[in-house]
Formats: sequence, structure tokens, C-alpha cells
Amino acid sequence: MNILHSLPREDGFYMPAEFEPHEGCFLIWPERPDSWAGGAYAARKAFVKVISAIARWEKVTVFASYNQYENARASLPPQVRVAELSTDDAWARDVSPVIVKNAAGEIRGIDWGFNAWGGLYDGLYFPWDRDNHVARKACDLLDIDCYDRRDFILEGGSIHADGEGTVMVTEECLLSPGRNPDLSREEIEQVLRDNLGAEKVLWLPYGIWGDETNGHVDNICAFTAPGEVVLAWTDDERDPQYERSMADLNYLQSQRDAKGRPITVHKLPLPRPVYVTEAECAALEPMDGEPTRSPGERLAASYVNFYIANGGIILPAFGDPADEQAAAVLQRCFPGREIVPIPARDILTGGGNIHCITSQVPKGNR
Ligand code: KQY
Repeated sequence: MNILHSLPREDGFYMPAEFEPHEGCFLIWPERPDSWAGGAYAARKAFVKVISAIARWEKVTVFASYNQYENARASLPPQVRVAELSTDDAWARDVSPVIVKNAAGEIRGIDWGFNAWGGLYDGLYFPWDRDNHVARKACDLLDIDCYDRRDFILEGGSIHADGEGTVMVTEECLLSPGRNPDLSREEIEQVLRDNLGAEKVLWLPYGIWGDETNGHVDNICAFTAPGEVVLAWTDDERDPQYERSMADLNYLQSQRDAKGRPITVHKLPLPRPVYVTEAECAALEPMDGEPTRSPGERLAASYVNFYIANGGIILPAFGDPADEQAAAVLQRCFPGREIVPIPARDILTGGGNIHCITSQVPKGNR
């Protein structure tokens, strides 16, 4: 593996869309007891369902600690690869390399800086150095070259690409003071252009209300095809999410993508608010002596946090009447893929969802 210091765009590389073919997918086996209630037993069961679903269509690699390797190996289907690798938690989307591709189909990884969603300003845990080293190790495992971009803080969940020159982010996240406070919005956009091959950056104002990632785009809006997105939506004007989704809708309707197309927005209903229970809080270990969640706290539940596998959509389900509506919207957006709903509450209580725990490896010619 070579560590590269050039710019992917100048080398002819760009970020493909998630709906394009994948070679595989990375996940991380959950373990830390202040993130995952009850010693992560319930979370692991949910992860096994997600991993098994994706493994129907893709080569899945699961990173596990030394302590959990045997358990992960015994719990997962044999076609899933388990590799021992040190991490601080289980958010593969945010710590894995973002993989870029060129016209010849070669793939390379980008190793961004990771600071646990805000570093010492408003990050969610300390230390995060193991997480910060995952991307490079994953590139080594894939036997691909890796761009060193550790000087720029970025998580995979904070960007979406349509593979045709449009990249979508939120202002709430990319301009938050815990990320790259010394850079202007224009300078941040230039980094996205230089590294992801973006010709047009869509800056949605907001993510999901209460999302502890400072409003990652992958929980509020996702490309389903070039020029088409799904947007998390509520018609309840009393919900604090209403104004956020409305602002994002107005923004999207005022924009064109890199190819000059207007953006078609499919509204994806939100489930009813999901709140943390007392039992869940009691089952979480404190972090530095402080509780990590409080009873009644609203979690950032959203159907937009789905994973696009080669043959299916792995969709978080919440036991809500909107589960079926969300599945129906996505089936219309992805007619060739099977919708696979997976009960996701035990992932959501960790602070993210199915998209956040997965990271696709685009199919390359190699
Ligand atoms: O949603 C994500 N991409 C990560 C959430 C991190 C939560 C940590 N408790």
C-alpha cells in the first residue's frame, strides 16, 4: 500500500454513488458498554441480522477486537470475513476509508482525520486514536493505495455522492466548530471538490433534530439515483424536525445538480419519536463517571439511515406504522432491490443506525 499526498481529483479519482455496484462492505463488532446497553448483547444480535442480510449480496468484512474475535467468528455466517483490528467503537461508516474510483475502475481509499464527531469541543468520546487509524489499515487489507487526508476532519456519514459530480452535506455538520474551525465554508467545499471529485456541493441546512453527530447528512437525505433523493419528513408542525425538513426541502427545490438537473425529492416519513427508556439507561455503563444517556431523551430515528446493498435495501425498522410506508417509498425508488427491514432499536440506542455501522467498498477492476 502506498500513502499518497496528491489530490484524488487531479489523479482522476472521484467518489462513486452508494447505489453503484459494491465489492464489499465493512462493519465493526460492537463492544463498548457505555455506547451499547447491556454489554452490547442486544446490539450484537441486531448487527448479526444486518451483516447476514448484506452478506447475501456482498463480501462483508467485520473488524473485531482481540477480546471479541472468537465471539464474532462464532456468531457470524462463514462467508463473512472477521479480522482482528483495534477500534474505539463500532461506527464503520465514519472511520473507514472513503473509496474513490477512476475511469479505468481502479479504487483508492481516503484516510480522513477522525475526532469522534467534534473532538474536545463536543466529541462523543475520548480517546479516538484507534478509530482514527482504521481507514489506513482497511486500505492495507484491501491492498489499495491510500490518500493521507488526516489533516481534515470528516466522517463518511457526513457526505453523500451521486457518482456524477454532486456531493451532498449539511451546514450543521461540516461547519460545526468541532470539525475544521480554521477553514471557511469555501475552503471546506474546495476540499470536497479536490478529494471527492465534486463539481457541485449541495449544502443542506440541517440534519435530524437531536442527532449527536451534529446532523450527519446520512440520517436526513440520501441519493436514490442521479438527480433523486429521499428526505426524512414529518407533517407534524409541532415536531422540532418539521422546520428542519422544510428548510432542507426548500433548499433542494432551489438547486440543480452538477449535470444541471433539478432535484426530485421523495419524502420519506419519519417514525413517531423514539425515546430512551429508564431500563436502557440503567443498562449503559457510565463514561468517565457520567451517564451517557438520560431517560426520555429523543433518539435520532430516521428511515433515511438505510444501506444500499447490491441486491437489497437494508432498512431500519422501529415497530412503527410508518415502517411499511417507508418500505413502500424505497421500493418505488429502488425497484430492482429487495427491501429488507431489520428491527434497529438496539442500534439506534448507540446513537446511529444501519448506514452508520456499514461502509461500502465500491467494485473496482482489480
Ligand atoms: O451516526 C453515526 N454516524 C455515529 C453515531 C455515533 C454515536 C456515538 N454514541
